[in-house]
Amino acid sequence: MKTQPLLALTLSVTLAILACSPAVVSTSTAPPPTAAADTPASPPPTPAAGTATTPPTAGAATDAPPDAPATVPPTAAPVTGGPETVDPADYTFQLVAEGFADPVLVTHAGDGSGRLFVVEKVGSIRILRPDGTVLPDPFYDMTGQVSQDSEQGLLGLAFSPRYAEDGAFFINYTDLNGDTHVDRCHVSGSDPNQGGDCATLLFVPQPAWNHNGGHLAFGPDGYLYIGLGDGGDSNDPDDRAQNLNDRLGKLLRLDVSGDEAAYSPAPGNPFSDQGGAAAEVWAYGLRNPWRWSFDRATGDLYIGDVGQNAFEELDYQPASSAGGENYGWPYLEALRVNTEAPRAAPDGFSSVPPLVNYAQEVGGCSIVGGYVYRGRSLPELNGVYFFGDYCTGNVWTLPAATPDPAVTQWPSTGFNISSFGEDEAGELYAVDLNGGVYRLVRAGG
Ligand SMILES: [Ca+2]
Ligand SMILES: [Ca+2]
Repeated sequence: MKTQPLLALTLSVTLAILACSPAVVSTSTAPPPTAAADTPASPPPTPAAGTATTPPTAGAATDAPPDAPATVPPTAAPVTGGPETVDPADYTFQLVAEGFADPVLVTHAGDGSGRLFVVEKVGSIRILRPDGTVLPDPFYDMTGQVSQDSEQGLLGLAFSPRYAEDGAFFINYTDLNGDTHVDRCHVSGSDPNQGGDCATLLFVPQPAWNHNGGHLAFGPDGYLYIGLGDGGDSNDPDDRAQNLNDRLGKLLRLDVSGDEAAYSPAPGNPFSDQGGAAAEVWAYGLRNPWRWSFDRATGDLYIGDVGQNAFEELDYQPASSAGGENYGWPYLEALRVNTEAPRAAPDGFSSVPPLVNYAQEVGGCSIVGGYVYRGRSLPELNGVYFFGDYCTGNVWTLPAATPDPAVTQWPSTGFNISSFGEDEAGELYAVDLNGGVYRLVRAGG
């Protein structure tokens, strides 16, 4: 590994700082699950589900390259999100609805309806009404048309920022051959609870069943961002994430406001004038950016990038970014030099290190990026970024304003977090791959 930006280095820290924090709530003595080799972003449920782990006690230091930053010494800083000190024990994720088939996302249409849309990996989108009931007919159903290995299926959904006017929504799925599609669809003109009329905008062949990414979101700039993993297998054997001419292992940025049947690379994309580079690329060097979000207040971007066999990482990109960030995969797994990369990093290689990373042996096996809380019902949490881990159900927060990598552990959800989500009002949700959708509330409130 070579040089890294100094500013980013100062932000890098491991969750080891949690070990001495008084805010750590987990009291379980159950050992952390053994991280499976090449753990997927949304693997099938494991026996580890529901078992809280002991707080992280070891960080990246022992495996970090010689020029990695020193870890920040343990601190006893309280959680400070809003103006008041927050005690994580005062909150819980409360069940809203259950019985979904492998749900992997919850989101909203931004149309004032108050509806939540729950994406089922098997290929359907269900409507969860504000009263907690689930409509019997799916909003959209493509079951039987998507592949179903553990990381495959219907994986992403984003509504047009002008959905109330244009009725457009976008889905990301793997087809029966395992290849990635991003489709543009439309709501029915006569029934707001029925969507369809989909056509593929973007097609990306997948070399292996895993690392498909799958998330979609519109940025504050109005462009559609698409997260694509390195395509699989393990350790990015074809070095795709670093190849700017390959759309795998990237965050893409598209302009979908024009011709219904097409997209354009968004204006200002960092490599659009560079020969041998795909014009859709916004950022690169990602392994499997399963879930990520823009802070709706600031536009800052938080990316949960699932690790290989040792470390999970949270990447950060300020709203002022002009794109072009290299997040280091496969030469680095978080801060660890990945000796199983297809080749050594070239001379002069540099990358943006993670804002936060944690060892799988203490934190879980697949990071799930979440959201900065901007809701109204818990104003003391305004500006607190939430993320978690699929395998352990662990939840952590950090103050978004700085952003400050002083991570605090929250009570475990006790389930396999497949995603976090927001409703239109900015309230925070967590999704259990085993079927439930939960909302963050005050415990006992
Ligand atoms: Ca793949
Ligand atoms: Ca990285």
